[in-house]
Amino acid sequence: MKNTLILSTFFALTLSGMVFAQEYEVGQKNKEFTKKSLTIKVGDTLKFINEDPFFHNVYSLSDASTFDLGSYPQGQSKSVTFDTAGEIDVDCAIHPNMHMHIVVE
Ligand SMILES: [Cu+2]
Repeated sequence: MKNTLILSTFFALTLSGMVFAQEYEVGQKNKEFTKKSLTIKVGDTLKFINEDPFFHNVYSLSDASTFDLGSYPQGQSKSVTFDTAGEIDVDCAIHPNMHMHIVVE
């Protein structure tokens, strides 16, 4: 009986942790990110979707999250999960005017 209680508590905690991790979608359209800024939580994922008829790239040199998702054509997407709190500037290596700011809480 006691074991059952411990087990169900464990599953409840596991489930509540899963509910809070979210995935957000950000488009790349007309040489701009469709969201200029976004506040998310640690563990959340951002999915970048190329909606332009040419290649886009996504990268960050910020301390809180350094990544380069490479270049990819229209209709494709790349995802990145943020595991550290902080502020992140996201850019496109192909279009220097493309910027996005992410706050991870
Ligand atoms: Cu671009």
